[in-house]
Amino acid sequence: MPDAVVNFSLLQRTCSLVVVLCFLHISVTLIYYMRNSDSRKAFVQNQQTPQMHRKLTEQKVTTEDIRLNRLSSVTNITETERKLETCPDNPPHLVGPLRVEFSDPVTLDLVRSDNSVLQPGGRFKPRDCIAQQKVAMIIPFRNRDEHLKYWLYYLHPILQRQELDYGVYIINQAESSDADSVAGEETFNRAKLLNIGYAEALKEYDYDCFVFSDVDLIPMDDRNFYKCYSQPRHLSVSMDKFGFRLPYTQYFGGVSSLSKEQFLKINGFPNNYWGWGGEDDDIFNRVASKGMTISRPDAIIGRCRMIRHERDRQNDPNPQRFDRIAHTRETMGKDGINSLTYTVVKVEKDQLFTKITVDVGKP
Ligand code: UDH
Ligand code: MN
Repeated sequence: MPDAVVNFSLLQRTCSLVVVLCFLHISVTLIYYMRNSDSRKAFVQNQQTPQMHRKLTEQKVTTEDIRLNRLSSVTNITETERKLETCPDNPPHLVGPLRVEFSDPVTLDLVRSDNSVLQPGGRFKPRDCIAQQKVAMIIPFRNRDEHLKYWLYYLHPILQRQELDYGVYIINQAESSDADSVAGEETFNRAKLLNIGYAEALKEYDYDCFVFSDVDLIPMDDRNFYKCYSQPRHLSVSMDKFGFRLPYTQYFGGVSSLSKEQFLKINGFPNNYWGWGGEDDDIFNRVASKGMTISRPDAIIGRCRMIRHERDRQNDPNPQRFDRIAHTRETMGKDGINSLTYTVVKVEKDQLFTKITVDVGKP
């Protein structure tokens, strides 16, 4: 064979080999890429909030729906006829222990963009099931915007994973209009604000459960359900500031929940505890005097953090509190939700909460 022909066939074989190798390389790269993108998708899904996760699964359902719709003409089952079921006792998206810290700055805009599923006023309902309870979250408030941001940042996703039908109510004690009062502020009245929260929330929706939460308390486990039980519930049982245990057995402060029925049974909360302390013990006395007991989560699930703070202005310890607590049984019938008076000054609907500014009067 002439040299030129030998060279040519060698070149041809080399070229074919290169083409085969290139093809192999591209195939391997493609397979590798596709596998990787699958696991990337799985990772993204793990980061989703329940609503986002549902959006993803719903997209999958769409093709399934096409099939179902074709069948529906035969079996006569339409989409609207498919009834939602009651949400389960163990919601599937709970994660258990949570990392809670207050070092990273949080902005309301960030929290808003993380919670686009909310209806105006900080309202939420699960989409795939009917919530077991309709819960109003009531927060007594004055001048604690920094703490409120963290509360909203941590609690909204937790409450959504708990599959509650809920609304968030910030009951803001108005600055006094009385020019003579010290620094333009009256003494703080936590329990009266909670009563007002109960009354105002009920004007808006048929709530059957009320969670009363300090603005600075964040649960460290999403299995601590912000809902009601067969007995009044104490939720903040294991606070960091008390070394993760109850300070005393009758302690009922921080975060608690009562059904509408339980709340009415004790005539709500006292209206005449001005300044810090005692109102939570009065509420405990009311519950005990009506023969009810306190329900609590265990000390692990009930762990929570309080944002460190100094005592606020116009909220000094109430010197009358010991005397008041000693007479709960005699006073609770005439001081409570049946004797509540106040004036609503302003109602603001944010995406994350309903803020109701109220004039509670003065001691
Ligand atoms: N609150 C306000 N504004 C006030 C006072 C109270 O929003 O000016 C609300 C808020 O929801 C707060 C709750 O009422 O979480 C209870 O008040 P608190 O946090 O002052 O009560 P706590 O027992 O603090 O946590 C006691 C004072 C601690 C001083 C420690 C100084 N080192
Ligand atoms: Mn506090």
